[in-house]
Amino acid sequence: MRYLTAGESHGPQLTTIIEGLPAGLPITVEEINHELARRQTGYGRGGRMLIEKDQVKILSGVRHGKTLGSPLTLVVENRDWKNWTNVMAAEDVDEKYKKRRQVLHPRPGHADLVGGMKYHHRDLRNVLERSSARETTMRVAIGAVAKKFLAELGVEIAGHVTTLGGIQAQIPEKLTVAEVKERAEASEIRVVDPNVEEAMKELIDATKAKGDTIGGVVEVLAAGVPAGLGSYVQWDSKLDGKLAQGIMSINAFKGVEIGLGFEAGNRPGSEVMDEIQWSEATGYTRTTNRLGGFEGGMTNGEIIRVRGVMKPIPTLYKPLKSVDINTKETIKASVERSDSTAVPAASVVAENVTATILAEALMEKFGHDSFDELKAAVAEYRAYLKTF
Ligand code: EPS
Repeated sequence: MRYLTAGESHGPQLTTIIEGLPAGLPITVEEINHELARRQTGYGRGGRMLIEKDQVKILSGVRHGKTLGSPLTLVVENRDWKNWTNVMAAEDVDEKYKKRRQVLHPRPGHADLVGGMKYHHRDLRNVLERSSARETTMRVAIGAVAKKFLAELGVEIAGHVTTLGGIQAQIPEKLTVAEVKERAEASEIRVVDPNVEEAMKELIDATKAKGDTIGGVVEVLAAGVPAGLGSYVQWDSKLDGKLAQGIMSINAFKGVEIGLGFEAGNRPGSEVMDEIQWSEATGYTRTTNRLGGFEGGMTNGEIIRVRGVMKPIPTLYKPLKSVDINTKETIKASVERSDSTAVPAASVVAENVTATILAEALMEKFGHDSFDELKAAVAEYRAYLKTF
């Protein structure tokens, strides 16, 4: 499976083409819209989410509720586009429109300055229109299809927020993936710990009042992934590496951990590895899951546990110092509409990015012509793993 996303934040629409999905996978507009709506929620989001109500259109690749095996084209129209038709027009426009929303004061931490340098853009709007996190809409649309694919194969995914602006959620140890999903879904911050929810909301309010922003850490869990996805034989076939790239590629993410993550460097090996056991009912399992479901770049059958850290959104209503790229004067950075935090939404994006990468790995191992054929191959492989 491969895919591309396209679209500017204030352009007419966001688009993706996904190629390589098997034929016969059931998928509906409602299922994709459900994921898109989840991405739009979360305490601390700003004005844009009040304008948009992201709805997908399936333009190719699906007939009568099932994929055809041909490329899937998905589009989401930007409702805000109607306010930007001249400023974002594809055709040349009058000078007054070119100046209207021109960005000359790059925001520290955003792609503005370096993107301008790289592409020779003297209006930094040309950079921010694509570097905006609005692009994650399409990553979620792709993820929604991937999630459906995984659900049909018995793989369950949940994402949640573990830390927000330094406030850490207490996560009960034995929560199942279904329980994490249920608790996160019931929370405006997508935390599983109701005791910290109020403090987190208060921090978001206080941060907003100061014109500042906060980041945090999100975690994604995936249960039911068979052992042996990805490979140790080449650096770029290691699935944990692909997952790390996927998470790092989400706007504003600055780090990734799998399982214990960086904590593994503080412990002796006996407190990092997961002991192996076997039973007739379950096949091979581990007594612990400190390695987060990966060994040798391959899934090991345990729950996949990946975390990513999101820095605070760089657009500050109380802007930091920057430089006017024309006059070179010290000036306050541009203020664009922003969110005080988007960490809850980012947990939904991370969930969908993880789903996409896992779905790709399954297709790589089991083929991708017919979904029924693939499903049968996965079932047979699962039976084989048990008795290995
Ligand atoms: C976002 C859309 C953007 C922002 C936000 C996330 O829309 P607009 O720029 O029109 O407000 O709300 O993105 C950023 C703050 C950013 O820096 O990229 C979305 O759809 O998630």
